[in-house]
Amino acid sequence: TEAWFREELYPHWRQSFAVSRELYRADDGLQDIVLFETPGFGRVLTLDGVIQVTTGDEFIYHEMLAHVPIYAHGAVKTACVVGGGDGGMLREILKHQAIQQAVLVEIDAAVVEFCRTHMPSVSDGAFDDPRTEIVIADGLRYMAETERKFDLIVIDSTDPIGPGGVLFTEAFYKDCARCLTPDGIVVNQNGVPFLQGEEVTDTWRRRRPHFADVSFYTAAVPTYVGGLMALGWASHSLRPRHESSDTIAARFQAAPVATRYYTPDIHKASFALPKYVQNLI
Ligand code: AG3
Repeated sequence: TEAWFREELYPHWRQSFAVSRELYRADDGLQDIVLFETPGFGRVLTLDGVIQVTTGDEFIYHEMLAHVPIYAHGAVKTACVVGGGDGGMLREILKHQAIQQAVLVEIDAAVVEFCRTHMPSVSDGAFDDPRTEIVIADGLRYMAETERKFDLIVIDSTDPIGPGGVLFTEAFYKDCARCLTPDGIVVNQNGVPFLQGEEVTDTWRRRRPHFADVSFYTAAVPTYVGGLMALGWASHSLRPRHESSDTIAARFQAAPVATRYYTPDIHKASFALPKYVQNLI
């Protein structure tokens, strides 16, 4: 008898994973957390029944939200990850030697603790890096109150349901805009447009008043089913998103990091939006 996990994200479409064994299950009052082992995707972390990380394909998502803005900016020293309690985003950001400080603002201490214990390959030491500062707090509140400025803010959230919902509000984007350095960039996971098109439209409308450049780029993450995922982009400067292919390639060559999805060609290509996505904005 085989056990299956069925993701309940969309009312009309579900994906299932064969489960070799369940490793951890908890409800800490904030979220329902489940971790299990699969034959096909390695270890899988779900929050409130929705896939957040699989050790098999997390590299795609984490590389694209870290390296695209970092190479586009060209001199990121300070970064803030909002959410991201699994540590995968920190891991990718800290691959860049020029990064001096990375602040992780995660609302749920339990996620950090059990990912550190049960999915150590995802953070791969990032929680213990001297450049890392972990803040257990509501990201909305942190961004409203902090006096710090960041070159990069990565909103590594869940979907806009549950505790992560506030990370999709105009109030939060406005505070992110205030906490950016002049050339700074905000990126976020913005859902799968084929299935969650209103997220693209809403984000566009909520950010436009607060940034000079608001756009999206894409990545294909197998376990975020439904085609391309939209990654949100917002900055005060028009320069980073429009850097030439040569500039991106030269920066990558001068300060390369080990990747399995990101390349300078992918970087440029990821900003090409399919027509059905363009039509959402
Ligand atoms: N959080 C992004 C989950 C997005 C799932 N949404 C979806 N399939 N529509 C990932 C956290 C990894 N650090």
